[in-house]
Amino acid sequence: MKIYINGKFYDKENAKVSVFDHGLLYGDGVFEGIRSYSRRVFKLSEHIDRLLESAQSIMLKIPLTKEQLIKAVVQTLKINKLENAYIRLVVSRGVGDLGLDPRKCTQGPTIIVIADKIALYPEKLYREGLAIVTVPTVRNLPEALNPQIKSLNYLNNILAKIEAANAGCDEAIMLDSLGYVAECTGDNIFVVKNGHLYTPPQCMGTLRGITRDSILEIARRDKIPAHEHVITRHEVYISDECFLTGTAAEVIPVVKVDGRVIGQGKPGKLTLNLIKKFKELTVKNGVKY
Ligand code: PXG
Repeated sequence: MKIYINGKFYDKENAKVSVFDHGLLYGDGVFEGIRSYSRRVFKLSEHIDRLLESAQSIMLKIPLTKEQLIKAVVQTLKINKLENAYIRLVVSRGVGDLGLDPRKCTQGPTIIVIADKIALYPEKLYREGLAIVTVPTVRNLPEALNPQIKSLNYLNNILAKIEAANAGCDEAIMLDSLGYVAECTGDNIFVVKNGHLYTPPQCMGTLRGITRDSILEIARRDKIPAHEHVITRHEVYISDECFLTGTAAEVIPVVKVDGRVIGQGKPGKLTLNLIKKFKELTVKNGVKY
């Protein structure tokens, strides 16, 4: 495996960053998780745009253009000869001193691209569906650390993941500070009621997921009524179907929430249909390499 760091490729054993990197010391940086399917990088342009927006928001000046970032991702995939991959693009504030002042990171950002394989959940769960729970840790307040910033600081989500695991579940529903459903630890959430799709709006402490947007794009195309609307736990409990979306997890059905069986207790018809349509979209679209 070859890993890209600041324009050079390193073997896995030698792919190292400084202990003074503020990505490590403070989680000061931004990232993207991206997938490629059959030698096409899915929604690469959208992922790079989101990375650049995260960087803009935290005043992290990335010394590469959008085109150069795309090239770094594509080069990493080519050198590793991967047809289907999970790509982690990381940009940290770089090497500084032990204070948190980012102005001390004078060498510039550390840019890393790792391309590997990933299967987030066992295949069985895609066929049978997940059981998830609502956890006590609420999603970061947008006015404190906006979830639109895909920062390297994922403790908020990791705490929720730990709480889900403590409850014997693989995934957690995180609420916003008002008690509305925000999202899961690394996925967006959708419910289906009477043939309509609902997902929380991005202003509610929800990341505007690229997989989420792809589902909304499919819904628009295929005239499935879809709404970005606030959702309560009650509306999740009484939904006909529920599923999660994310680059790593793709589209995964949910069949139990906080002990309540959702719909018929098995992946719903619309969910299975959307999984199929999402798969079709991934192999037809994206930057070729
Ligand atoms: N919400 C959050 C908080 C995320 O981190 C998504 C939604 C889905 O967005 P995309 O654009 O991927 O459809 C994410 C995705 C993991 C993992 O292990 C997930 C993400 C990042 C890193 C790891 O599940 N982000």
